[in-house]
Amino acid sequence: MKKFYLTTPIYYVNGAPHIGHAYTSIAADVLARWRRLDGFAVFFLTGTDEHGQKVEKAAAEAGLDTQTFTDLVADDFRAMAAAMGVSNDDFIRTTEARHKRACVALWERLVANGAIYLGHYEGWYAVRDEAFYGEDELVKKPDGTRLAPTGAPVEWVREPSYFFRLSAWQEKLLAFYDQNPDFIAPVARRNEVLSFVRGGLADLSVSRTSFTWGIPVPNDPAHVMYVWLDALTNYITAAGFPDEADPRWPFWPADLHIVGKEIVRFHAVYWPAMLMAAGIAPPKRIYSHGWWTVEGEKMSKSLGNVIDPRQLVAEFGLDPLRYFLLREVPFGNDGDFSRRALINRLNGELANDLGNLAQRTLALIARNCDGRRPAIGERLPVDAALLAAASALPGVLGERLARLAFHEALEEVWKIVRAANAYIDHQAPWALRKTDPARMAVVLRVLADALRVIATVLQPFMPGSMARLLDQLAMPASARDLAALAEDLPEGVDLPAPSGIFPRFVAPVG
Ligand code: ME8
Repeated sequence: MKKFYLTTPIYYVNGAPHIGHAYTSIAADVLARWRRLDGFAVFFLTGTDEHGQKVEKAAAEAGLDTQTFTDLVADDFRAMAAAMGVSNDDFIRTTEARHKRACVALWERLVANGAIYLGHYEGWYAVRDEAFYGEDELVKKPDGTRLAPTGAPVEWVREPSYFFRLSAWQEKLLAFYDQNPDFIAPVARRNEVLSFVRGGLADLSVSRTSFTWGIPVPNDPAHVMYVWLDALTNYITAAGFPDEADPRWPFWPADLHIVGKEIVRFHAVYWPAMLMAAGIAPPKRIYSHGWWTVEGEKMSKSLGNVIDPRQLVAEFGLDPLRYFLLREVPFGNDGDFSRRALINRLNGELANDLGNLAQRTLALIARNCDGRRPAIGERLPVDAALLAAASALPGVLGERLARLAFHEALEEVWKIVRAANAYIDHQAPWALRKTDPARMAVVLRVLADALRVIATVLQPFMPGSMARLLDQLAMPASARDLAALAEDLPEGVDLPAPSGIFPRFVAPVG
């Protein structure tokens, strides 16, 4: 069977989930659902990153014991994923025993292969980014203080540390990128990584001694593992590492790690180097998406504009939110979240274009065809043209989604939705009822068949509402995947009474 392993980043549990986390998880969910619809065995992983100084600090600030704190926040991330309709097959927490075992096993392999040595670290560290920075990367402010390139405060760290021999990997990584031109996407991110690696790689500090909230280094418990080494390992932990007899191990290497643009370096440089140094195959692809701002501003706790995606679901519904996030901005670009833009898409594209198409077609069938699916009958070229364009959608979307071009995929579907609306206006089946009822039935069947394809391919984006639409088209549960589209549907089947799928959003008065 065709396999597909994809992941989201594991999110830090230093604060509550927000729209940025929901975005990555929803995008990954669309791909997971698409692959399942296309007959793949899918393993879709998400989870939480729970160690390190940043989380330890957040727990202390909350006045809670660290484990209790991480339990609470991890539960909240799990609940957020469920509320967003995310169909992950596993949820990993880095505080789990299976993960500690995998980190220890990876560490031991790196030591056995001479890739880790004990030394002394002296340099800058940003807790907010959980990252080390070179002096040359820092931004010096007029008052003499230094900031990380991300704007995070940095502190001077001086302590014994284990190092990963990253410097030995420069040429091998460049050769690997060369042989795997799609490894990092989009291309702007690939270029950033290439120039970073070409600029030379220093060995990476991979342990800390100044705090304890982490996985102890084997045989040297004064050190805990660097949180990024710990976190990246989650992707193999969940595949059963180090137990290669685990039923999930055949899913490794992962087909796709989806990440935000700020963590590309960890995934595209450190991670493949560590894996190759341990004799494990690197992942196949890293895709980095852009960042959302909110009503034109960066999201931040201090500005008080952090959006809980669950509030948006309560107000607008889950599927309109999922649709909006993937339609509004090309994946890979930055975007701005605004209520106005969401409402426009909901009322225009969902309620008007698709909702009305479905409602008009189904209401006419209910009224004029005894509520039964009409026969195919004799089709004219105009009928065949619409259906041919609709039937091409699975192939077209497959190509767009392989490039993570979600917005293009949706635009392709909307071309057919608009064509079907133009078709219904021209054919005017309501007028044919008296003049040519046989032709009316043919037209309504064409529309029902076009809607079937549209609803089938949109399931990954809007699972709840498309399930309701497929119910109204009397599609058996076993005939909702891409392969089933090859079969014509039987005529004469009773369709349930139609009901609207996308209510218009009307702003509450007052
Ligand atoms: O970086 N717009 O976790 P994190 C879009 N634990 N996406 C956003 C976003 C925004 N404004 N804000 C966050 C970590 N994200 C590490 C990852 S992986 C082995 C370890 C999304 O909680 C985006 O996917 O800071 C980003 O990469 C991720 O959340 C960062 O989550």
